[in-house]
Amino acid sequence: MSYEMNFGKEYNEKLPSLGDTMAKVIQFFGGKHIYGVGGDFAANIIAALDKDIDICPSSNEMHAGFSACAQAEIDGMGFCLTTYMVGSLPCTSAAALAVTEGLPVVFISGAPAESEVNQLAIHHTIHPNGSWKAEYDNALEAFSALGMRVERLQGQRLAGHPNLAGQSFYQIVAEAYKNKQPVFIEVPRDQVFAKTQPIQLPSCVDNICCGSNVLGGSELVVANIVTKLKQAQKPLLYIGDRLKHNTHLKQLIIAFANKFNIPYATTWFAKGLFDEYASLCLGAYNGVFTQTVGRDYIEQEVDYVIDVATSIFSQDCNIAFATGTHKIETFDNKTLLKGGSLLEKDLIDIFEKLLSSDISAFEFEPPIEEIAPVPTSEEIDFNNLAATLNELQADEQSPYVYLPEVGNSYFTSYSLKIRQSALGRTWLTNPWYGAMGTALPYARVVAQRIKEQSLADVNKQERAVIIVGDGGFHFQLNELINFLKDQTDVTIIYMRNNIFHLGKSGDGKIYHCNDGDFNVHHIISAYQGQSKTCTTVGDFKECFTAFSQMSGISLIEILAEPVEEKQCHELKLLNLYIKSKNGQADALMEWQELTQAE
Ligand SMILES: Cc1ncc(C[n+]2csc(CCOP(=O)(O)OP(=O)(O)O)c2C)c(N)n1
Repeated sequence: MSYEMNFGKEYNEKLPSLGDTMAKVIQFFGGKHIYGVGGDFAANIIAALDKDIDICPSSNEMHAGFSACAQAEIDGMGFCLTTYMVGSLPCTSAAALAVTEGLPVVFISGAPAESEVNQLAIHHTIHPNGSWKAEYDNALEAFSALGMRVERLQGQRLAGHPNLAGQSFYQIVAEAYKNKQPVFIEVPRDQVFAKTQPIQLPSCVDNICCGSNVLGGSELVVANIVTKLKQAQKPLLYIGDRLKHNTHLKQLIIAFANKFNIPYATTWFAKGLFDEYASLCLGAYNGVFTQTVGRDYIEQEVDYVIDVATSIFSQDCNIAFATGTHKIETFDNKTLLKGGSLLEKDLIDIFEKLLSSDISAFEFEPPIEEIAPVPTSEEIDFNNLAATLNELQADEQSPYVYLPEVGNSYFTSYSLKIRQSALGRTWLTNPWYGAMGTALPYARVVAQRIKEQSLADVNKQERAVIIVGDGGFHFQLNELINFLKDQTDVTIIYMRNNIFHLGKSGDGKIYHCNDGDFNVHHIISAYQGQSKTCTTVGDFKECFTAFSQMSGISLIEILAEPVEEKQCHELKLLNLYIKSKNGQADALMEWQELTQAE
């Protein structure tokens, strides 16, 4: 019995293919682009999606996965497309990143046709020649082992039976959206053009029936906060990274802060969400690792903290590496609003109520920061890079969207003062998972979005700025080809020290990531870019400003010295702390002096 006989001719004629439904669902969740690499098992999916969605080829699958992670950070949802097994398995690191950083990324993989399974061992499966049977599910199991929801879509079993593949696709993608977690979906290649039951999409993503706030008692929570606010003189909002996908809540919190003149600071992991030039913003705070006047205010003046959307389980980087110097972590007069509801509906409820509560505005004078300019004749290195970039950014209204790579560059980037980007994020990395090799795939997405924006509005002239060590750059430089193909602009600050410096603990060959004879300028010119080696702060400033105006790829090589004096403040402190923990007497004394002086 066919569908036609079961439900009638009209219903049968209206049935969409699974591929069409997938395109519709991806678009419904805001996906205009999908990052991927093709292959025979993905060919039908590509053919089905190509007309509606911009399929952006990546230089390999891991990069496609990382770009999809960046897309989730900026656009709210990320999409990655690969072929079966050989294509999907390289995405497991990106998937682990997405699990860790809370990113809704949909990893879509082609898969053998249902009719192919159990007939023969299929290429790309994990199949030594002594096997007695074929395994088809290794990728599903690998992604599942990361704690992700995984599914292989299924077709109709018998004529007339329902084909639910389209609906299943929607449900899994909706799950990623609701939980801010990645999902993995295999699509059998014979199902892409099969008819599936039509689905009726909700009116908008806010109506995907994930419910409203089911937690009660918000009036009491609000009343308690209001009482504490009334007793306080210098309250502070301390904001965590759970907020990064919730624009509405972000706006509510800022509206609340502005209305009552309450200053706010973020955790390290939430850096990039707010304009650090705003008068109420005290920047990203992380105990002794923070060197701003914002820190002095937080540690010496604040008398009440509203801690919003920070992590449930303490994460060492975010609490000053457990040095005991993170004052908010141990602050007594504090209200914790972690947020446990789907889409932070509980926090939205609380801030909506707080916004209309009867409190008078606080007196807050932004602390004045007096920073001496870095002498232009100084050699440029990690110790003065952030201060130099801050001077450039202070004079320039258009934001630099920073993409620091794991390594010394990552730690240095916490001293960057950032403006508000139209993308909603001005500092983007994977701060907790800490995977090297992500900055270029991330920057590709940022540069694409900046280009889209500047095409739409010529006044928007933001610039993607990567800061990367030579080891990290060499992990991923094949991705440069996509900047050339996309005709996008990027500035790369290439911190060359010829070694993997961060974490180096010996002189073994394994730490040598570069060769003294390597000429990075030849690489950049192959990609039609411009590059220069800068030695002084003055040189760097001039070159950076000139490159910011140029299109295509720009690279500034800085010859970084892997010595203590040239390290950034954050790393000097971390090293000192580690040495003091290891019992080195002078380090112990220096550390005590430093932290007792606080
Ligand atoms: C995928 C991955 N592999 C290894 C590491 C461990 N790791 C962290 S930093 C680092 C060295 C970074 O060297 P480089 O990029 O040259 O920057 P530098 O610290 O020298 O400035 C390594 C190997 C990691 N974080 N991610």
